[in-house]
Amino acid sequence: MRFGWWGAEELGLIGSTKYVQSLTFEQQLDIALYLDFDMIGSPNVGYFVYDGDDSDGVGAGAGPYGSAQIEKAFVDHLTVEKAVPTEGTDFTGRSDYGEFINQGIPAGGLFTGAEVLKTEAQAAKWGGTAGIAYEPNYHGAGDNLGNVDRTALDRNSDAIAWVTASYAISTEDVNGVPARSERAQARAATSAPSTWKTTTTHTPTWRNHFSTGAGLLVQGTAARSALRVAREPQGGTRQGAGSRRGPVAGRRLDVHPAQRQTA
Ligand SMILES: [Ca+2]
Ligand SMILES: [Ca+2]
Repeated sequence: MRFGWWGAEELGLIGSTKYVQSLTFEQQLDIALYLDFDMIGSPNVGYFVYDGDDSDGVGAGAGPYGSAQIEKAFVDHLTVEKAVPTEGTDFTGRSDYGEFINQGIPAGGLFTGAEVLKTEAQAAKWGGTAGIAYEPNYHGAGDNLGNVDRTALDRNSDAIAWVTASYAISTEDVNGVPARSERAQARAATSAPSTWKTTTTHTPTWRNHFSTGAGLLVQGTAARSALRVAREPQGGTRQGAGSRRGPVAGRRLDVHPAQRQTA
């Protein structure tokens, strides 16, 4: 896990964009997923989860493959463990996930709302006041620690911890790479002579990192070739550092990278 606190988000996602673009393509492949937590305690709270599969059909399309699974992980925790109904929120590009998605990295996260007004239906299911903003102090002088919804912060913190820890153990549902324990078993079953095996320490071929700030990243080096296929534009070679490009052309969001590789 790698935690990131991005600078100059309000000035145009400058810190996070610079970070992602400063990575080589190989380093970008190491990032299995990115989790974004920009606002999670708005006082007139809305419980929004980034709409990774674009099931709402609003605004931007679905995120890179794996984004739908991230969305489901958050929705499952909040609705099942916390009994809090959620709604999707579009990848509008207003927060630091933007450049991660541009580079084909799966993303997701939580959001409790900003300047948009809460509806009657939302007030009925979440409490709070219809007709005023989820965050009335958005970009205002009243945006301080006295105006944080502690219940929302607590619920969302639990969901963040659960989902983050789950992906620290395994990113299999996002990128097809099995958990470390399963990989160790596979190595033990297929590796060389037993006399050698018992005395040799196998260096893990994987590492998992997380990063957050407003966000979190999970990295892994396996399934690299599959990820490469998934993230590279068709017939092209990625430049990595410093490149600025839109969503990957021809990228399939509904087919797992590993499956797509053999298709
Ligand atoms: Ca959705
Ligand atoms: Ca959308």
